[in-house]
Amino acid sequence: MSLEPTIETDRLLDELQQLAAISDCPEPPPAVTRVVFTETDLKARAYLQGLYEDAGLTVRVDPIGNTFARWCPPSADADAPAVGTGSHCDAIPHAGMYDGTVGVLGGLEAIRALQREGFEPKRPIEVVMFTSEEPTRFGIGCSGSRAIAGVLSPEDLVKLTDDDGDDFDTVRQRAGFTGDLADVKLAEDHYHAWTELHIEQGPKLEKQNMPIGIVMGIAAPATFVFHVTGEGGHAGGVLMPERKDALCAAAEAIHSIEQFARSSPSPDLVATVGELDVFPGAVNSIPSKVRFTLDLRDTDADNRDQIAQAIHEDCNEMGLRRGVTITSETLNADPPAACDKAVIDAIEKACNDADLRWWKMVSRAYHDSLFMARLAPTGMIFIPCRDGVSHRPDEFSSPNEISAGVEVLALTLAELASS
Ligand code: HGY
Ligand code: MN
Ligand code: MN
Ligand code: MN
Repeated sequence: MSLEPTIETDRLLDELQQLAAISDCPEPPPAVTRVVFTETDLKARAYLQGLYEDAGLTVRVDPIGNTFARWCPPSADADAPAVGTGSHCDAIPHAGMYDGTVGVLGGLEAIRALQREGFEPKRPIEVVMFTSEEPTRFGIGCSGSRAIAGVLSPEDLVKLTDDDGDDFDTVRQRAGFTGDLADVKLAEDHYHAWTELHIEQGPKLEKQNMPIGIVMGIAAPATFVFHVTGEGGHAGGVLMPERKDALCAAAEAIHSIEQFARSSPSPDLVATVGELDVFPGAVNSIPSKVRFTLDLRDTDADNRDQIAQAIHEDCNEMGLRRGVTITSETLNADPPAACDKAVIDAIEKACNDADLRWWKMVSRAYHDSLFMARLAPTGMIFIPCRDGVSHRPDEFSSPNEISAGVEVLALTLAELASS
């Protein structure tokens, strides 16, 4: 029986709009800010809870807020490993409204479309909303899926702190998430297969006028924090030859980071300095301390690590030359993930059944699937986003593009849950 799930696009778009309105961003939607464990995050979770219940799904929330909404009709063996899909609903400051949410609400709509179609899965299907995919609050991305996959232990989790020094455990409990952190990790056989629907966050699909991207691999992200310590002093009283200016040193380091990335042998190597703090931050005081972050990624982890090594060596030499000290912490340096052939094949079949062209590609953004791939055979479905823009309020995927992605997701889930 060939399935032809109909996607209720208007309903899904309305739900995306409703979710986008739950935001701390001073600008109105489509600009969104939704940081994990804030009141706004909790409001968004409550909104989603209502939708899950309306769809007759059973909801389980784990000790750190990862939320699992399960469809297990009589046709399904409740003890069988499930087919999973999902993504995240937290959003970095001044972000767009589609990053992550298309995978959560699209996953819910895919399940509803299969329910409407009368599909009878042989195994449970669940849509997951991961806690804290973005690194905004605790510095490291995907803390929810890392913990599920056992990449972050309970001991690692409690060491994470936010900008005002509150640790992860205190913050999660204050937000109402309790329970033993050891219960977050899922068993190796919890999922039979995992697929995430996400906007591409890049220009490739749109440039090729392709409606669907089948992800073959997810790039390897690494995050470092650099601390530069020089000597402060009076902006008028200290002559240039005597200066040990931490900000000038950081500026030289940041410029050389850009040079290293631009001259990398791998075209997928990207380097971003997204945060810069200057102390004391007074117009007439020479900066004595600077902190900056480095987000370094590549589909080739060896190349990424070689560039990281070169950057650190360059900083050491420059620090000696300038008389400043430069130290760094590595917050994460993860391997890339390869997607699973059986899941890739299921997505390809779904695209062909839906008569949608597809293109096989890599993901340069990281996703919760990077860590779900440690736990289950994993795949990702990409849809185009306008001009490749993401992490900006003008992030946009059209109703047709979203609907096509959800249709392919529904057919993929059906294929994976049919045996
Ligand atoms: O940064 C990323 O790749 C993801 O969007 N958090
Ligand atoms: Mn993101
Ligand atoms: Mn995302
Ligand atoms: Mn705090």
